[in-house]
Amino acid sequence: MQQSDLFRHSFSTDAEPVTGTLGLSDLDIAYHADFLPEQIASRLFDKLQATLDWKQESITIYGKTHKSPRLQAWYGDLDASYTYSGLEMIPLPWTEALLWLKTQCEAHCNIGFNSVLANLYRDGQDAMGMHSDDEKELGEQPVIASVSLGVQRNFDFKHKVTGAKYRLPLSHGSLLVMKGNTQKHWNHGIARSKKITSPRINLTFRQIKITDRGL
Ligand SMILES: O=C(O)CCC(=O)C(=O)O
Ligand SMILES: [Mn+2]
Repeated sequence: MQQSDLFRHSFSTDAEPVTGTLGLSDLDIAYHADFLPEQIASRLFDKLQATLDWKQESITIYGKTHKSPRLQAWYGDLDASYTYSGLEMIPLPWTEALLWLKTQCEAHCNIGFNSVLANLYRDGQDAMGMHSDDEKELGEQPVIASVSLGVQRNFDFKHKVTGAKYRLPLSHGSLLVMKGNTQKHWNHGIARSKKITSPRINLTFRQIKITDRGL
């Protein structure tokens, strides 16, 4: 397949999703291991790794500034700015590859997204601490479509009150949709792993509510 064909290709997946609350209260997720065909997922990985404007941000936690343990890039509609871990993120304009993937996620989830946070974990030393995507700009019950490319990493959920845990390995080309009260009641993160030596890209498509900032 030519690179340009990648973005003309459209498909649906027949694979049965893992869905619902999985017996864990308020964990409202759907997991589709085969969301992207293998070949397309690999082409996308190469394209995004080579072309996105990856930056290692600094984050401030309890007054101390650290280098973030991964690379990040933020793309979206011009007005979809967002505060993430205390950082005001101004989106870069959509690339062709990201727009194509956004369209696939929108068709699947039946809602619109206006931004995406891309994370590049260079190896198992890169990680993301436990957190929830509960910023006010995302609204009360955000729908977040999370596409994973590259090496499989474990995605950990931990209930904010009970401490219940649920671990979901996210495979190459998979889609995890988080919705309902998931962000309200659960934290999630990607733990370090000494065994992992190759990279992973994750893309979380989000709908930022645009507020009138009096401008
Ligand atoms: O890499 C992942 O799967 C998680 C990304 C994430 O939680 C986020 O970007 O907020
Ligand atoms: Mn998150």
